[in-house]
Amino acid sequence: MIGPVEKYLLDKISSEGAIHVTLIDPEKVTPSQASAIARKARASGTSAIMIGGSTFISAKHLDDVVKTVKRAVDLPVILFPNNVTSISRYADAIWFMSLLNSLDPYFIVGAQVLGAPLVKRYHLEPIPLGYIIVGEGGTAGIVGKAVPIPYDKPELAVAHALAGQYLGMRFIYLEAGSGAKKPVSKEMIRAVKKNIAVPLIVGGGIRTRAQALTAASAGADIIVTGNVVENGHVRDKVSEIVEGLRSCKA
Ligand code: 1GP
Repeated sequence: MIGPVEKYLLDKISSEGAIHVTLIDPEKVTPSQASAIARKARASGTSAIMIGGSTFISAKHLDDVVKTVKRAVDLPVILFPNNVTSISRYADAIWFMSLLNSLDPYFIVGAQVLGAPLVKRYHLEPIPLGYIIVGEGGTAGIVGKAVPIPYDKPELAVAHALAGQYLGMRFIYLEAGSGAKKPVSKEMIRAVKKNIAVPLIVGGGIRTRAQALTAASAGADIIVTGNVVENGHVRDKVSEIVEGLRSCKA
């Protein structure tokens, strides 16, 4: 059941401790900008590339971005879909995700039902993921009709994460929303990590080495950053964050 990309992520986490993954929002880049970001992020120690945003992009543009990134780097390319329109046959894997704190069944299971046959047809590796929006929630929270979990309610994040794990999801993602002013709190990360047995992904508003180190020390296994790689400082920023994560293991 566990495919090669999932195995790669698990092996990396077990050998290196917390790892960094670069998120590219296809809405904000041309294919050549996307491949330049991926190349620089790869050279700075990122472990995989996620591709996805919160709103609609054309299928052709998404395909072009995914293809160009695949050609540019030898890293797994994992789709991070917000809807059925975010599926590209050219990726390696897809976070097969359910927005656990959405009020709308479409984002919990509806889009997944529509997308599953395409995932099969395109031979994408589905990696089951419980997605939980916290704090401000950003565009993802609005589009996904989520009731974001307040930063100071870690017990609610734990309950959602456990429900995801018990439903069979093999990763849990705490999302503060892209560009969030405040990343997920260390208290919330610590509480969730203490209670679940699957890897924990944390993203949204992480911009510095110190923030990455805080999240990793609290128990995050994968740190996702998107915004910081979009403004031209890919090498510096990814190196800084990856070094922060490595210092956590040391
Ligand atoms: C958003 O968690 C990711 O889905 C990354 O957030 O863009 O703030 O790094 P940033």
